[in-house]
Amino acid sequence: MAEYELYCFAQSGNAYRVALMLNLIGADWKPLFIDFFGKGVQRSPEYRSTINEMGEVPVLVHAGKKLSQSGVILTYLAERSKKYLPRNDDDRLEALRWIIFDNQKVNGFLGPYRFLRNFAKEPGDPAVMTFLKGRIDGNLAILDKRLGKAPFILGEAPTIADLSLCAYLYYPADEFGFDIAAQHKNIGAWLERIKALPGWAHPYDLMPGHPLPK
Ligand SMILES: N[C@@H](CCC(=O)N[C@@H](CS)C(=O)NCC(=O)O)C(=O)O
Repeated sequence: MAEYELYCFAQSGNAYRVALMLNLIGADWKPLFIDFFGKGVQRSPEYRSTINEMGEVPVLVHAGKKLSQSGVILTYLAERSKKYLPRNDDDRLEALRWIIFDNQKVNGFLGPYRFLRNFAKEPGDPAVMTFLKGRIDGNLAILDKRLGKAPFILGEAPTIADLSLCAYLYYPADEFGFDIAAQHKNIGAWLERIKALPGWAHPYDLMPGHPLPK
C-alpha cells in the first residue's frame, strides 16, 4: 500500500496542487479516483460521513488521517518533507496570504468559470460568465505583477504558494477560451520554471479520469 493516497480526478485543479506536490517531493503515493461528473460520489452521504464532510476533493489519506483543503494539505506535506516550505515565520504567513488569495480569487474564479464552460450540464449564464471573466482578468494581472518581481512568489525558490497558484493554469487554453500564459508574460515564464522542476507532470497525466467518457 502506498504511503499517501489522494482522492482526486484529472479535471480538478484543486486536487492537482496536491498531486503535483506529492510528485515533486518524490512521495510514495497513489490516486483514488472520484467519479465527480458521473456518479457525483462527492455528494453522497457516505462520502460526506466517511471521507470529507465538506463534500470536496481533494482528500489526502496518510497515517490514519484524512486531510482536506489543498492549502492545509500542502502545508502538511511541506512540514513533513521540508520541501517547498517557506523559510521563516514571515514567509509562512506570506505563503498563507497568497494561498488564501488563490483559493478565493484566482483559482476560486477560474475553476467555476472553466467548469461552466466545459463540464456543467447547463451552460453558464452569460452575465455570470462575464462577471467571472472580469474578476479572473483582474486577479491574474495581480499575480502577473507579483511575478515580475522575482522568479517565484516568495523569491528565488518555489514554495507551496507557487504550487497552489498554478493549480488550473496548465489546463488547455481552449478549456478557458483564452490563453493565460500568452496574455500574462510573467505568469507564462513562471509556469515554465515550475514545469522544469524534477517530478513535474501535467494534471491529465498525473490523475485519473481524462478524457471524460462521451
Ligand atoms: N478550497 C478547496 C476547494 C476544493 C473544491 O472546491 N474542490 C471541488 C473539485 S475541483 C469540489 O470538490 N467541489 C464540490 C463542491 O463544491 O460541491 C481546496 O483547495 O481544496
